Amino acid sequence: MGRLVIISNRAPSVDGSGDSGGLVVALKDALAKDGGLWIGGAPKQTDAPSPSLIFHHRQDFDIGLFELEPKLYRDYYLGYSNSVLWPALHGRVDLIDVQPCYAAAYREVAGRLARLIAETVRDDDLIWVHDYQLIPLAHELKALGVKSRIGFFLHIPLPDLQTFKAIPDWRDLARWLADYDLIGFQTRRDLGHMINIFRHTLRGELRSNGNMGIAGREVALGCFPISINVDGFRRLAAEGAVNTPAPSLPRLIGVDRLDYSKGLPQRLVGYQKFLESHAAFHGKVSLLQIAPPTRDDVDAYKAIRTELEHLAGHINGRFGTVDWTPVQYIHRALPRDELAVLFRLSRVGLVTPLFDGMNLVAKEYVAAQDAADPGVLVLSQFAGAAEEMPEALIVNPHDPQDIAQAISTALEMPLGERIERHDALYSHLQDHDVDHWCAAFLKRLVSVERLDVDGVAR
Ligand code: ADQ
Repeated sequence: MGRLVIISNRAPSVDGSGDSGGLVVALKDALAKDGGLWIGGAPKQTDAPSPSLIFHHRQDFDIGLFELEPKLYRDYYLGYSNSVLWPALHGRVDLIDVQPCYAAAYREVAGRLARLIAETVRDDDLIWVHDYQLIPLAHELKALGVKSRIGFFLHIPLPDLQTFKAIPDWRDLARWLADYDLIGFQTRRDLGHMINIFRHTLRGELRSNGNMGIAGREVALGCFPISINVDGFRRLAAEGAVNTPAPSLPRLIGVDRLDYSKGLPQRLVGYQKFLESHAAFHGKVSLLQIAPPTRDDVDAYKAIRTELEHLAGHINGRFGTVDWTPVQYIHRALPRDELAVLFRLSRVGLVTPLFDGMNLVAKEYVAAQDAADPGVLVLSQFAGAAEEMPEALIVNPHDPQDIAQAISTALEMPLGERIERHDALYSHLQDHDVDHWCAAFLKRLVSVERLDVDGVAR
């Protein structure tokens, strides 16, 4: 077996300084094993991009950076990836912004990247492509004669067929997906949608082994819920909490990129309903919402920021007193160790996205808790994590009454029930951490039988 080659929109840092992100931590060991390579976009775009990959040798693995000119990057990343695919795949077809140059840029980046990759990969390398920004890559690589096994993992949801069809290039996307040897999803929900899309679009047929026969070949499909470094995060939280005083009031916490898929306004409206109907809690609880900026250059993201600031101000103006601020809002990223402690010292974790591939915050919140006096997770039924975490308080994020009710249930939950729920959630997480995710995907990719639909080995 050759090297593992990871390909993603962004490469990890060349000097290892940004390695706290879940994906890098997860893949580092797998990459280090057989001398791996990570190919990803350079942090800065340039008017004169390098015509080849720029290689950096790290102690644990190699990095190959690709550069793009700013206009191409904008149309590919902010344009097609985040103004067409992101909203569509999150069911927000009303926010899709289609411009003709976007789709062309998306394809051009995949084509260009494929040519760079083809120069460096060998047939026995294992290629693992990550996420919606790079869907056409296997198609482009195969067109160039690359014979390596190619797997794809979709970090975000795959919607139902009707929603998928709102993307003007939906047929192309389905065909490009069918060029992978293995496609991994976060949830059974997304896997089911893929099967349906392949059946409808490409006359795919489900085989007894769970793979699909499509246009003369077999595509393997699987569900691989991503996770976190559970022990590492628990330790970070426990060690940091030793020297941190507990907050003066029981705290609710929300931590999300400021993205419309995360249901932040709906969460605040739910909290407002809770305050309206539970006067006894006035002055006795507070909500800390940490929401760093993301994709600021896309209009839909500017709108969500304004809406959230307005709502936080409204709730504080309506319910706050000289001694009590009901909502604290921080609009920036915090270091991971600080975040871990904040999770541990919060009585309720609010994770209420409208649609989410997985949502790692839900897992981080559970991992950070003190097992002897744990907090309660309130989790949206539409987060991929809900499939694995039924012991959370599951809510409908569109229903403010439901959120309000869950907040009050969580705040009043007796210790015994909190421990019981937390034990169940934590022991599942321990058995399904990020190493488990990575190993499961790679094991499957290595073992995919490359058969055509008549069962003949390719
Ligand atoms: P995201 O949409 O980015 O990821 P999520 O899974 O919640 O969502 O991961 C966010 C990460 O950023 C978490 O580790 C969180 O702690 C961190 N983070 C958020 N706010 C922060 C802040 N203010 N300061 C510091 N860190 C912060 C996409 C998909 C998800 C999927 C992941 C992984 O949308 O559904 O779970 O990929 O596959």
